[in-house]
Amino acid sequence: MSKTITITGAAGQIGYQLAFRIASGQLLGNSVKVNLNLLEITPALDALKGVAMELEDCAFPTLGKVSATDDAAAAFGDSNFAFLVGAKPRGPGMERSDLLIENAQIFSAQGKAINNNADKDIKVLVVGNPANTNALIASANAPDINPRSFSAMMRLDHNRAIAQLANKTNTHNSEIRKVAIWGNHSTTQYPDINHALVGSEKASDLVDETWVREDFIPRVQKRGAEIIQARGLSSAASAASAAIDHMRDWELGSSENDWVSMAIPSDGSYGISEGIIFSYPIVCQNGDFSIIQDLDLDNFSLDSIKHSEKELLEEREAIKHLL
Ligand code: NAX
Repeated sequence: MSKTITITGAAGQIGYQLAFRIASGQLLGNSVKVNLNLLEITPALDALKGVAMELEDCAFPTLGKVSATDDAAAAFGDSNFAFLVGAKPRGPGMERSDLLIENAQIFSAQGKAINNNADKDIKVLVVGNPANTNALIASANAPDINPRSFSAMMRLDHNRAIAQLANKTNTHNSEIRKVAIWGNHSTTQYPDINHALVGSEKASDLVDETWVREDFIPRVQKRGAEIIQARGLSSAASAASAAIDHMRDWELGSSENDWVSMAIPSDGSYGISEGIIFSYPIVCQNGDFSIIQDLDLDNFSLDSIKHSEKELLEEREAIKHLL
């Protein structure tokens, strides 16, 4: 069996990690051969060719063909999985609204290219920021593809939350279950451990409310900035790892008795406006996902979730001409 996987921005930091991990079988396992279609902007094509040469030099048994291109139609041709990583970074003096609009153009063009060239059952993960609204734009420009095929990455935030809770409770990541991130991949996201378990115990019985509100939540929300401060560069290997976790679980199923966090088109669950790409606690099964329903949310949680929804509605308003 073989599958075609597209990575945009494949010569960038995250792309450079992602391509090798996917090529070595870490996404779909050792029995699936992967063909990699790597997309970049024209000035980065030389660097991209270097990435393709290095992939060849790994002689991975799971790697089929590699194509390096600046042509979106070719890159999305018959694609089964797309990682939309390439995006325009926020430059000096650029407002958030400028960032939204510049990226909106990239993601509307890529949505069209997906619509016209990809496999109709493609799964799309948007990593490039502002990821949730970029996913909305790509989906709106791909009318022949089910909107549920478009998602945005919250899994890095989810994994960060697991790691923080494991550190605090002096346990291992593998003991932590049912953490959730709600909302937008931005500092308005709401990391929620009200339903989380540490082994068989409720997390909320092991940590105090002050730690949750004053340390845990802001730390997860702002972990990206903390990494930049330490490394001088934004998260890359951890982002690529989370992208693989997200797509692998979506395709092959998430762990039993656990949740993942994925930003997917809201169906109105928990009173969130329909259509925006909103992160919920999710389980994946049979190549599909469903939102965990009927969770009790306290007022703090409801207010936090609404705050993030408001930001996503404002983002949608700013780019509505592209929808
Ligand atoms: P880099 O700047 O290292 O790489 C981005 C690459 O995308 C560059 O090589 C650039 O040439 C390419 N590119 C730009 N426009 C393109 C287009 N139209 N088509 C194809 N390629 C294009 O950034 P990197 O550190 O890899 O981050 C990539 C994106 O991920 C950024 O938008 C970043 O903000 C976002 N992130 C999202 C995260 C998430 O959890 N959703 C976490 C990590 C990361 O910050």
